Amino acid sequence: MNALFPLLASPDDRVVLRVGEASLTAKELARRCVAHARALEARGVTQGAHVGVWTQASLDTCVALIANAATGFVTVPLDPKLGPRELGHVAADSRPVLSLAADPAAVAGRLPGVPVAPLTLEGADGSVPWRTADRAPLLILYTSGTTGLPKGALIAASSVAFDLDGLARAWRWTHEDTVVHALPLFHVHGLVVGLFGALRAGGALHWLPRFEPGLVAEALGARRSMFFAVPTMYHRLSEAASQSPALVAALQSARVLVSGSAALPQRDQLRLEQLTGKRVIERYGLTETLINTAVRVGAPFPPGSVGRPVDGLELKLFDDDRRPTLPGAMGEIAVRGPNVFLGYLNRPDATAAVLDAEGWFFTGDLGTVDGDGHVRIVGRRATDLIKCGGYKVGAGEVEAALLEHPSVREAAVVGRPDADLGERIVAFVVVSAPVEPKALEDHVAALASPHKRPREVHVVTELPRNAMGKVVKSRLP
Ligand code: MLC
Ligand code: AMP
Repeated sequence: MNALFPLLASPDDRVVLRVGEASLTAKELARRCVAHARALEARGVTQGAHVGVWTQASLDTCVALIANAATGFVTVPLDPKLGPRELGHVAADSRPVLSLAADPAAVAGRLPGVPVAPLTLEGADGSVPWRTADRAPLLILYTSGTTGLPKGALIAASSVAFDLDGLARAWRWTHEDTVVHALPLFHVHGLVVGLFGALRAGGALHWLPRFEPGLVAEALGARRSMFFAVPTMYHRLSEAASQSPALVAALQSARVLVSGSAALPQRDQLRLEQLTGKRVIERYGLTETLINTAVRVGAPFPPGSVGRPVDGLELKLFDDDRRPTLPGAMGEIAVRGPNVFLGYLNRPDATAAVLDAEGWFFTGDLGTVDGDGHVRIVGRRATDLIKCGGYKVGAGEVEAALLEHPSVREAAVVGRPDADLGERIVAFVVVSAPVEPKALEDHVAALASPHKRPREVHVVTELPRNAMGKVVKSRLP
């Protein structure tokens, strides 16, 4: 019996994974998991070892992620677009014994000191040491803070099982559902909720490695489908749908449309509702806690609500001194329950800052809770965290990357409201030699990651500073 993916215990001939023209039945998936575990063991990889998986656009990548999770290896998902600065940090911090890739040649030599191996593409009969849903780590997911390099959040198998079961109840998610999403597989949204969620429910996943409204329309089709996306995708879908009756029909055919990872603007929600007659439902989560709240399918919810806490999880609001707020008042959202992570890898200091002795995890998000338990997100404590297209980016990491450019002497980075991306990354730099803004955008994209690149770079003669010499970002033009 597999505690995470019960469908692997008695697999049938239903298609459970589809990527492009490639698809796989549950039986084939179970056989691939057996072969995967044997191949890793033959290479001397032991249960609990850290194994990198490059999230290349391939059905085989989905298989490797499921197989690692099902058979007891700890996955470090690796974005193939990460630059050398971040990859070097991930390798040094998580120390994977090897990395797996659908196309090893494309990533050869990119992870310093870590051998890259091809995925096992054939299946095998037999039994494997299936994982139990315990508090042992299942995933190491890298997430940005305001400063410094991303931290590796250790996510337990039991947290994933608990959270996905809560979401299944909230969304009436069953083996009859096919999840469609075009999200990256190296974050909670695409990997845990999208891929693991679809298979834990015993249903199917149709993954689109690239977001394009036309591809979404084709994939939604007539099946009982659930569509998961970030607000930027809903914004682009609402624009495309106004020109495309086929897209409107596809969105109408979906059983549920779910948004998360950033706030869904009311403007886009209303536009989609006018076009399709359907309301997108929101859920709210973090890398460290998985999904905390969700709007329930079939139940009324007020505009702007991210839903009520997932069953079995406690949610409370706290003031600046971490005392519970009075009913109705705004406060920092904290959550407690089996969903909360094990801590940051190698960072007890950072873990202690967010997780208290009583098990409360402080999210840094500011919210309110109404009399029916509906949560609204109203802001964030740290202004130096930017949510761009649903990706969390620390202003400090972009500033650090900019300062590594030979022409940049000083840098200050902020998030500015953006109708498409939610927030766009805007950089102000003082330079020591002339440089094109585009060259600086490309420099950050190449060194850190393309989604961390500034969308605007302004060259200024000086940065506004206070008497202590500290940059005052609120005084930037
Ligand atoms: C552009 N590109 C560059 C570049 N400029 N590459 C290198 N150098 C440059 N200077 C490339 C990009 O890599 C990308 O390639 C393409 O050009 C488009 O750029 P982009 O900015 O990445 O794409 P964009 O269209 O802006 O993407 C929008 C988006 C994306 C919505 C598709 O932001 C996205 O996928 N967001 C999902 C984020 C997510 O999953 N977050 C979940 C976090 S978990 P290519 O090949 O990719 O097209 C979490 C918890 C929770 O928050 O609650 O869920
Ligand atoms: P990450 O660290 O990338 O997992 O991002 C987590 C952050 O995304 C949370 O702390 C929130 O700020 C934000 N977030 C996730 N879902 C929502 C939502 N539905 N509405 C508003 N913000 C969200």
